[in-house]
Amino acid sequence: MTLRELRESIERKQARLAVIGLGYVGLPVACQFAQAGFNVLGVELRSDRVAQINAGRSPIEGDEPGLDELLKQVIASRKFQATIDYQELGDRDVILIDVETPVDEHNVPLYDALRAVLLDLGPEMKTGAMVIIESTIAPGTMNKFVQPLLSKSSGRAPNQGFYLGNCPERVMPGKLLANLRGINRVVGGMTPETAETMAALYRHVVHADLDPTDCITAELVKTTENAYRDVQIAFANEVALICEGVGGDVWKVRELVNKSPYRHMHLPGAGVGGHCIPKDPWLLAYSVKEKDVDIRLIPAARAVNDSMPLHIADLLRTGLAQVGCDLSESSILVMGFAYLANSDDARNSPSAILVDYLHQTGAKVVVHDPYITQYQGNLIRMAQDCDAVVVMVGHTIYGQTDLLALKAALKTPFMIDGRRVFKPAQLANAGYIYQIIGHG
Ligand code: SAJ
Repeated sequence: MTLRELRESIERKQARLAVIGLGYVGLPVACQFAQAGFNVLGVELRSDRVAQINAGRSPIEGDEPGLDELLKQVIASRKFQATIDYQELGDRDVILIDVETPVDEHNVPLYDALRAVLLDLGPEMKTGAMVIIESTIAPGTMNKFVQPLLSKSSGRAPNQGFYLGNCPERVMPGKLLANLRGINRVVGGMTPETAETMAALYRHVVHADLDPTDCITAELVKTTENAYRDVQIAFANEVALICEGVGGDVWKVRELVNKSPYRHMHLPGAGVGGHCIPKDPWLLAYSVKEKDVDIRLIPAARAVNDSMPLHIADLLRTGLAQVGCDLSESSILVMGFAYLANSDDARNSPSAILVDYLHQTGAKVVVHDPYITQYQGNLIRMAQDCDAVVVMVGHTIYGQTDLLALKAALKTPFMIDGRRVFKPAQLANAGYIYQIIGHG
């Protein structure tokens, strides 16, 4: 099929789609194209997830408004089916790839999943199919990794035997369907015609801007937007440390700085977790690893943000010492284990870094999190006889804590507030010895 014929079939919704990788990105993507009227085949490695999905049950944790109902609907209408068998991909005109692209302990991209998909897809893929990588990848990956691998595994030349593009996803847990519909997308094609054909596809599900461009730009935009956020958060964290040193209040400073035009200081806090922000800056940095480009800000920002949970530990140690307690012999209640407020997602959680560190010092640690099953419980009861309490996640419900009851349960009324859930006056009036991050 020529690109023109493919575009026409896309516009008539006759193009047959596939989504490889039915995780928190791939599954809602598949459902939305099926809802738009396309026939979609989902390919997933894990047969238990395939069975769950074909039974109309979403395997995605956490509350995703509308997803369960939509999945049931598109499975019932048979517009969407899942399989583990790559051989079923032979009649697919457009194949979206949504697999994980983490970095290893040296911050080098781990493309094992992506490589396996491309090697398995190549021999099955029909001539003239369009393959779109939606995963976040280091700039240069499409040209240097994806295209050569797919050419080799399919035995075909790009832009003749197959068409290739990169359309990075921009979704956040808890808002998957809304994000896919409502957030602008960068549509990077190996050729301008491919980018336009990709835009014709996404126009069926994206009700926001579609910006056709080339692959390197799409890869740069995605990794840059998250590196930008990481650097902004690191800046806020460094100002918080300065405020602690000079007796300032970073929360007041931030409020007044942001009243100055074109300032958007982010929120300081107990650390930066999740599956995007800690990783994507390293993907951006990796793109110039072999080149003579000296990048210092992006790694430095990562170091600042990664140090915040240990800064919380330092505040604990010095604060306890002031009340005559040795951290290594103390009991600490940690409020919040998820990486994000009001979420059950604990990937790369800053709390995990703090808890591991406290265990290494010999301290006894009790963890509470209303969203994570293994840490749910009665907060006041869990605080019983603890020497200190640390707020690591700004779950909304924490703001409603009965501070007097919590204080009564603690052996020592000492609190470190790593997300400024409480105002200083609240803690002072309730009789706490406290340290709020960024508040000298
Ligand atoms: N955080 C701060 N200070 C801030 C903002 C966040 O310390 O000012 C911390 C959070 O506590 C969390 C981590 O950073 O531990 C990440 O928070 P996030 O709000 O960036 O949430 P994520 O990880 O879900 O990021 C996603 C990203 N979306 C995609 O990659 C598609 C990011 O680009 C979005 O900007 C972000 O959602 C969003 O705006 O919600």
